[in-house]
Formats: sequence, C-alpha cells, structure tokens
Amino acid sequence: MRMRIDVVTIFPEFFGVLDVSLLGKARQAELVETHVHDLRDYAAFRADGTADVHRTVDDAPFGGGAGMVMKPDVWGKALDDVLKPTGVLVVPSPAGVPFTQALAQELSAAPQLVFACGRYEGIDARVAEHYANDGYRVVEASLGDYVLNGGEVAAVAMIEAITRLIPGFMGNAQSIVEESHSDGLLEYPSYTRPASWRGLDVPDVLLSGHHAKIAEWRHEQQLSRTRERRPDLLPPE
Ligand code: 6GU
Repeated sequence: MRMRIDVVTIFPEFFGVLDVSLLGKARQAELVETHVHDLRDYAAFRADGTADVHRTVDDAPFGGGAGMVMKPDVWGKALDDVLKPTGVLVVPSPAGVPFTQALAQELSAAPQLVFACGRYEGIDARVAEHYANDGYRVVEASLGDYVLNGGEVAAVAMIEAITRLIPGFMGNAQSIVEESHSDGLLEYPSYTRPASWRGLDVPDVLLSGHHAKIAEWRHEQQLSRTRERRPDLLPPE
C-alpha cells in the first residue's frame, strides 16, 4: 500500500525540496504521496468564532519565559482535518526521543505519517497528549543534540530517512542491509580508481581479490572507526 505523508507547517514553500532527489524517486515509483498544508489556513477564526485577519498561530507561554508557544486550538483544527484513523503523528522537537535508524524503520511501515512542524519553543503540550489519548501513535523525535529554529528541516531529514526504507524503494536491498547503523557500527571507508591519488594509496588488501580478507579488513575498519568516533555505539567493556 502507498504511504501518505502529510506535513503541517507555517512554511509550506519550504517543502518544495521534497520534489527533488531521492524522495522524488520514491514518488515516481508511486510508493509515497506527500501533501503539505499551511497551518495558517486553520487560523482564520479564533476559538470564539470571530475572524482573525492576522491568522495568529502562537501566544505567550503560561508561567512566563522567552518565546511563543503554538496554540492548541489551531493545531487541533489542522490535525483533526489531516490525521486519518491509522495515521501516526510525528512531532519534530529537540525535546523528543532520538530519531534513529530503528525508528525510521518502524515508521516506514505506517500507512500515514503526519509531521507537525512547530517552532522550537514548541506546540502547546496538550496537542500531543490529546491525540495520544485518542489512541493515535504520537512520536516526538529529535535529530540530535543541537537546536534548529523549527521542525521543518528536521521533518525533511526524517522523511528522507523513512521513505528510502519503504519496501521497493531502492533497487538494491543489500545496500540498505550493509549501510551505516543497520548493524550498529559505522561504515567502513570506500575507495575507487585511481589506486594512487595525490600520494595516497588504496589499501593493498582491497586490490588483492581475497574476498574473505577484504570482509575481515572492512569489519576491523568498522570497529576502529566506531571506537574512535562513536564509542557510545559499542557495548560497555
Ligand atoms: Cl526535531 N527540532 C528542532 N527544532 N531542533 C532540533 C531537532 C528538531 N532535532 C535537533 N534539533
């Protein structure tokens, strides 16, 4: 079944990037369809029914503090309109759980993903709570330990990571099995012609034709790279 991805954002023009590159191929293969919605279209009327010509989407935080918080009533209207009964609500947030390859793998099986892109100060916390109470899977996820201005860049990264895992997307299933993180280790270094370049030679073993030795060398490279760069990925000694 084709995956449907909906994005709700105050920057719909940002998602023109979904038409190019890898995701463009997934769409060409009809494995995924994307729909982008302008949150402000759901802000034409206030909660009391009066018109809001400014289409306000945020307000000051209860309890004080810096920045603005996105209004739950506006998000509620948008998500009631967009989220289907089998949809998963994904909320990019620096306060979310880590967005990992394993999470991307899980989400690649969902019939519908709805990305709710908020500013980094966040969406009123009751929005996630409400849809979770209603029985939806709600995933607040973070790309890593740094702060972006809003969820849009994060959503694009997540969408690319997820859609390339949809069965039938890449020609070669083995290239997904072999790639970084699917075995919990970083990838080994790769080389192509010429065998010597600016005084740097490709490791001899790769030119040897000994497939078992090559596999062993690559595995050692994966381990040493992971020890050096990402010791957190290795089991404790
Ligand atoms: Cl998902 N959102 C924002 N605003 N900042 C982030 C992030 C997400 N992941 C890392 N930084």
